[in-house]
Amino acid sequence: MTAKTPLNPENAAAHFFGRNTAFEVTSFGQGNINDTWKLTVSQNGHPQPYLLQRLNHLVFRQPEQVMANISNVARHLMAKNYASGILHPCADAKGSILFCDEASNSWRVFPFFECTTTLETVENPGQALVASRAFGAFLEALADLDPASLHETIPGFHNSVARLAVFEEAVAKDVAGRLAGVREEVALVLKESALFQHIFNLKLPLRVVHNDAKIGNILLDEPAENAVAVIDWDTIMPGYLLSDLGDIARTMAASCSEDEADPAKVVFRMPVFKAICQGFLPPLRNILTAEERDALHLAPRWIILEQAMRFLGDYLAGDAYYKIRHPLHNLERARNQLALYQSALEQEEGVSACVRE
Ligand code: GN1
Ligand code: MG
Repeated sequence: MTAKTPLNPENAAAHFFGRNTAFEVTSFGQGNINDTWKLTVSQNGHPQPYLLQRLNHLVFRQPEQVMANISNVARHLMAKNYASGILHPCADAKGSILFCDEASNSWRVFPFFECTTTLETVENPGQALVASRAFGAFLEALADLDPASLHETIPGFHNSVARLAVFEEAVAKDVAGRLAGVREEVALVLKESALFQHIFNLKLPLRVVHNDAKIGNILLDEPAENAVAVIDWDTIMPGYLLSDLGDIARTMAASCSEDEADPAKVVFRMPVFKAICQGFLPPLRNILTAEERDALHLAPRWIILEQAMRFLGDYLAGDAYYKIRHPLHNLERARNQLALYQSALEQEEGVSACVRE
């Protein structure tokens, strides 16, 4: 979903730092939903880096609730002396952490973490171990935060049963006239979709989770050896721990990023998944319930299939949700995720053995 109104990051920067302050704004990052800039502000003669973002208000309908959640999580982690990076939103002169411009765009600013990098895909199991341990420690630190204290900023975000109904509607309506070219992909999603109902029948405990635990949401130090911070806190809300493990596996065990256009290159890498389990699960050892433990092996397939369905559904809907960089982008992403799904399915026994260990 793209903004219908012109974006003016300079105006937002001036709002936060004062009309007479010198600053520089450059486009930054790869988000599929929000727009991001690096903002360098001259403060006391020194350049100070910040991250400026426009929240996509067509996706995040109540931006103030997103910011309330982020502040809540930041306070909680501060109080616990959480060891990794904490995202503290910056306030304007009046103390507000959200700025709504005349065109109804919502803007916020965070301090910038210098000398860090993000990955599109992990290069080796060691990086997966580090990144998934950071997600595990993050969830462990949030385990005593009451889920009811957070707003559900996107209702039913990982409710794949509800998402399946939306997908079936997109197939039935075929508004963009694209169904004829993707019947095979649609059939595969529908054939495997019983997994969604199965997951929801398990009645897993609702917890505070990240909900977008992809590799690109871990800041690493420059040699990409240590985790510096878990970032992108926009979707932190009540959800299922399994979906975070699923997104970690989806983006780290995959041999390629979700943007790889050739599905033949996409495989689910078992040695990397093994490292993911070794990183993610130990911090959560005392938290996991028996129901969660028994269902862990389903996490990768669940979230990979959900993501395939979301990309394919968006393609059928005429690319209404995700930013695309070329006309077939959503279709390519869907095919990529379906190849990953099939690779994970073929290695089901290995996946189960890894989570048991
Ligand atoms: C979106 O905007 P970004 O890149 O943080 C999406 C996630 C998807 C992801 C796929 C609010 O995340 O759910 O998994 O793209 N976020 C939203 O890369 O829909
Ligand atoms: Mg996100």
